[in-house]
Amino acid sequence: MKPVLQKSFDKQLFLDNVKRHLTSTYATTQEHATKRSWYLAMSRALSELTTLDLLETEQDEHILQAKSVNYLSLEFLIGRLTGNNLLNMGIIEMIREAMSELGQDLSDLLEEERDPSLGNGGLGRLAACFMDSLAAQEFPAVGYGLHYEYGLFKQSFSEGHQQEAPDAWCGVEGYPWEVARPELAQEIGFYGHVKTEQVNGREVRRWIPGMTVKGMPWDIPVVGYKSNTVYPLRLWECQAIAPFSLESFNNGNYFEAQHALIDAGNITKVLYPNDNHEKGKTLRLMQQYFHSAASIRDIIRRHELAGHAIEDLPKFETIQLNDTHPAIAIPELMRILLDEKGMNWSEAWKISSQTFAYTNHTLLPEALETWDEALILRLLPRHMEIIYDINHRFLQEVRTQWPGDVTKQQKLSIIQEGFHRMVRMANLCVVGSYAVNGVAAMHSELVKRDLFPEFHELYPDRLLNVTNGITPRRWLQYCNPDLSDLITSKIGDSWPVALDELSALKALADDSDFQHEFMAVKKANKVRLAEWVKEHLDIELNTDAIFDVQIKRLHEYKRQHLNLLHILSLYYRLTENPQFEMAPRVFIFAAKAAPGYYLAKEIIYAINMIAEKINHDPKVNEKLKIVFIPDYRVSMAEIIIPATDVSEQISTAGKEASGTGNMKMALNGALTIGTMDGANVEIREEVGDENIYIFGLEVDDVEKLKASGYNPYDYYNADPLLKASLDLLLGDTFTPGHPGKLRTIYESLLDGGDPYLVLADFASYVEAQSKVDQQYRDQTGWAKKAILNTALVGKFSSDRSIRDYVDNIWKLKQVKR
Ligand code: 26W
Repeated sequence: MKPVLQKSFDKQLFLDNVKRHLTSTYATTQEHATKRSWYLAMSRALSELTTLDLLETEQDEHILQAKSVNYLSLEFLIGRLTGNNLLNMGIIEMIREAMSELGQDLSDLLEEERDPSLGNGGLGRLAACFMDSLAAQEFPAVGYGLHYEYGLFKQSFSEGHQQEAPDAWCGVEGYPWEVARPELAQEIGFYGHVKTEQVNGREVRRWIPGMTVKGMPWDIPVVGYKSNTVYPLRLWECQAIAPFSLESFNNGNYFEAQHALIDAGNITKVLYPNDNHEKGKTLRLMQQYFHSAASIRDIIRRHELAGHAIEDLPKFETIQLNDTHPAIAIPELMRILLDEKGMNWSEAWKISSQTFAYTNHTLLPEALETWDEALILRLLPRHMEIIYDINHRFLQEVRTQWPGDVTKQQKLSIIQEGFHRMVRMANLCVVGSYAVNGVAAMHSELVKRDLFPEFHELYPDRLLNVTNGITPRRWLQYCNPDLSDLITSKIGDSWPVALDELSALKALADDSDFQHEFMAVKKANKVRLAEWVKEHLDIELNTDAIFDVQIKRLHEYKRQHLNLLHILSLYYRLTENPQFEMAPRVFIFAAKAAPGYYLAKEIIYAINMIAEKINHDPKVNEKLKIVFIPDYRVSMAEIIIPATDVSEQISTAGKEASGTGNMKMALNGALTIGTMDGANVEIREEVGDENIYIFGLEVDDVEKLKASGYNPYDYYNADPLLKASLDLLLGDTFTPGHPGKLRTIYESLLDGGDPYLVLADFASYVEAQSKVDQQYRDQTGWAKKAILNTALVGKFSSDRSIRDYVDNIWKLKQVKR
């Protein structure tokens, strides 16, 4: 690795560029510039450097002649770029010094950046970590996503209730790190009809769209760690083809003339905020097709520009589908090969099915996408024909494998029969891909065993595992500089690109000096978080308390309400018995609920009301504090994660595909309390049973309990602590003068049948929590466990995940620049 940028960095030129942008781009003067203007001018000047490298990487003959991965994702939750790019460029300190010559403090300027929140949660953040690791390891890659005008909504609380506001992440000035590529724009069609034409004596189907829009690409640089490699994250924005119809404009119908513009602008207007819940809205399908079609065309453009024959597509390009959201790319590529390149079916299918690979991120039935056949037929008539053809040929294969077995055909068919015929996107992806993977060992086993058992029988080599990972650059080096420096002082500075090297810290786990240094860093990070909380929420935190953290989307399966019940049990015990012994604890939550998810919003409300009461109750508030940090986002995670002592990973076994927050917190020296679910299983394998708190039912227990007829009342009636904790939700303890306002949760857990087995796991959870409490009081023992967590989770670097994809699926070669 060559820190070339560092060497070629010309401070005077850079400062001139910042000043030039300040005046020419942002129309202000050094005397009058706000911090925001300085941040914008600085970032623009920096992005000029990366744009040059992006163009050079793009034109690099070695890359043009190598195989690339195209990562197709409707979400890239990249977070703030300026600080992270400076780190990857290796010039943080130089820029800090340069900006101080202009009287500006770099840390202050970095705070001016809005998070680009172009994702919902885990799946979007994973895509961002993967792009970072591809660039760091120089495996040729392009990320393809959407340029939403509004990212994930901003969250605030009003009297405890979630409020949503639009997130115009670009601001009025535009985002300084992106660059428009108008010469690469694409035209995308919708609606219309299909006709048959004769071409050279052959019948060819041709789609005549009824409406066309423009796909305008914006490139965001993905900067390789200390290298000159910069890959594009290419985000498509939907625009009207012409600004408006001149004819109607001249006729004096100005408003009608703008209609097209308004319609086209709608397609990439806003990110859908549903996480793990599929709704089947037309505009969402339009987003998906717009994204797929623009990306596929750009991939073919690059392939042909490099001088390659279309038949060789799988030799030079592989396309990774991030969940089924871009699944329509499969029939789109088939349509181009058949209708535009004039291939026959078997030629086209051979190419297409060797190009696509698909990652499954969830087993939740309500998250598995199905699209109304009638909707696809209307919006994308030719694609529906191709899906029928794919299915027809596939079902012949099924009949050969299981002659006469109609049930198998029904189960595997891409089309779900019934009154409303639906297209099953996951089935389309499995049939149309050369590899399918789950995202953690256990999840991948469940994909084989429960989701796709017949596919697994039919294609025994197709289903694989690639355990998720996180980039150590953002999630340790950047967000926790003190711990990074401490680690580097002990084991050298190559761990950010070779995270397994952290295992050398194991030898220091019993070293009392190191323990003190390690815990002093943790303490400083807790102080930093406590200061943030004091400033923004006016809540005072005891930084000697256990910082117990659950940060993730709000969902019943993630069981924030199990955490809440534990808090209620502590409150109950403390009020019943003021002598009740426990280490002081601060419970920290951050979570957005999908705007239409009623129960999730009720859980947020309950946490906020309970926090309000407990934080002001002198009988308990020396021991207990609850903070719900609003508007959870990447930049907030960067403050919370380094300050975490206890990481809550408490989903019902079998429901969390992997989790990645679990990895981030363990890497930063937190201990996990968690179920045998997702990647928790592998974290336990790495850190050892003594350094993690595992509790609760396992997958098989969950199934057995459900099969035997689970009745939450059995647990409620048998466990006085559980009953007392739940009953606290009934009165007006937390909603003075308004009894019953927290009933919804109580009812969902009892009369609602408790679908995620909160009550069944309560006792085991409380027991594990009391073990946490005991062991935290032994600070030496705790320090050792915390160090061992950091030392032993090197496996969860996204560099390793990417190498797994490269070796087992994509078969790429590194191209160093
Ligand atoms: C169509 C609605 C919808 C939207 C988003 C359905 C499903 C999703 C995602 C698949 C939800 C998601 O982010 N899944 C998470 O993916 C992470 C990365 O693999 C995993 O770590 C999480 O366990 C999984 O919940």
